[in-house]
Formats: sequence, structure tokens, C-alpha cells
Amino acid sequence: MKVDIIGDVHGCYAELLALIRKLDYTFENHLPIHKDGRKLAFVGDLTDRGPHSIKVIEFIYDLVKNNLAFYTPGNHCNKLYRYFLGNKVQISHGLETTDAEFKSLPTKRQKEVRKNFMVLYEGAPLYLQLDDGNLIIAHAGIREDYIGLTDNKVKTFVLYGDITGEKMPDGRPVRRDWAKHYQGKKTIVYGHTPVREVRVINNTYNIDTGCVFGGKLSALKYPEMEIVQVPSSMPFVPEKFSEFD
Ligand SMILES: [Mn+2]
Repeated sequence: MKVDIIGDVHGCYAELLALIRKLDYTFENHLPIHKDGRKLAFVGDLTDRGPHSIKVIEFIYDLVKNNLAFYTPGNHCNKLYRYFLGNKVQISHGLETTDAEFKSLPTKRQKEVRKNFMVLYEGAPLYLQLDDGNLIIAHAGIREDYIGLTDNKVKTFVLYGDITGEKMPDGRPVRRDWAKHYQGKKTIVYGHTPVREVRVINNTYNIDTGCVFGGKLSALKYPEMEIVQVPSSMPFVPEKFSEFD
């Protein structure tokens, strides 16, 4: 099982293609193929804030359909799914860019994009268990004792992290540093909280290096555990990066 796990894309389509090329995939009919049969995997949060959320949705839908990638959703994916269901969701925290892109499409394309995203989302597990369960890919991470479970408390943890329910002065939720206390043998790869450099602690890897906030888009090669990155084309927003160490 050889997989290249990619962090939160958030509509950064150009960086995604650049990263996949840097990982030595070649494009055949717009699909990335690796000569060693490697596959891609995504930690979720494909859309919102960046310039090309719709292209990212369509691309990853095609990858998963063609058995070239694994995908597990993030909180932005969950919100977009509820938006496509017709639920009342606030068009904020980045959804406004995806909403604007979506509304600019002709009705026929809107129907296709909506259907494809819903198929992608509904077919995805809450978190991925790969390599005979030795590799867990979960959007905001997962506690060791939650692995194997999918109830609501697990869903909240996987999508939002170890939140306390409190908010910081800037409105961001207060999150506990679950990775610091993780003692499991399974490797956990996650994203959700932007960090300036890939954070490796206790067999956990945070690979969200804040591409949409001007950081980098990162991939973790498994089982080699090598990091491959491309720079972002977006303006750097330092206050969006976590201070965990
Ligand atoms: Mn997220």
C-alpha cells in the first residue's frame, strides 16, 4: 500500500496539480497515473476560500470514481453537502467563494457538480483506515479510543477536532492539542488546523500547511513518510496559522 496523502486543498487547484506532478504522477486523459501504482488520498476540505473549488470537486470526483484516490470529508465538505441538500447553511467562512463559483455555472453544470459532489461525499467514510488499519486518515484527527467508531461525538471530533465549545477573541474555536497526548501505534494523518510546517508528534502528522492562507500545499508519502510540498500562490495570512509546538 503506497499512498500520497494531500492536505487541505480549499480550492487551490493549480497548487494541487503542481504537487501531483512533483510527486511523479503523469497525466493521462487528465488523470494522474503513477508508474509504481501509487494512489492519492485527501484529508478533506476540498473547497472554500480558494479560487477553483468547483474544479477541485470535479477532479477529485473523477479520481475516486477511477479508483485513483481515497477521499474522506472535512468540515467544509460536510457544510457544502448540507448546502447541496438544500439545508439552511450560512454562506460564510469561505463557502461564499464556492457558492459564487457554483451560481456562475449554467444550470445544467450546476446539476452535474451538485450530483457529483453528493456521490463523492455519500461514498466517503468518516475517516479512512488503510494499510490493514495501520494508517488512519481523518480530517481533524481522531482519538485512539474512537478508531472504529462513527457515532456523533466521533463525527464532531473528526470534522472539527477536539473543540471545547469556547471561542477565541477572533472567533476561531478553542481546540485541545489531542496529538500531544496520542499514544497509539496507528499512524494518524490529518489536516484542518493550518501549521507553518508539517507537524509530526507521537505518530501523528498534521499536513495542513495552509495553502489557501499563503503557506504550502503538502503531501505525505506513505510508507516512506517523506514530505513533498509546493508553494502557494495565495497571499500569506500569518494569523491563520496555529501556534501549537
Ligand atoms: Mn477543516
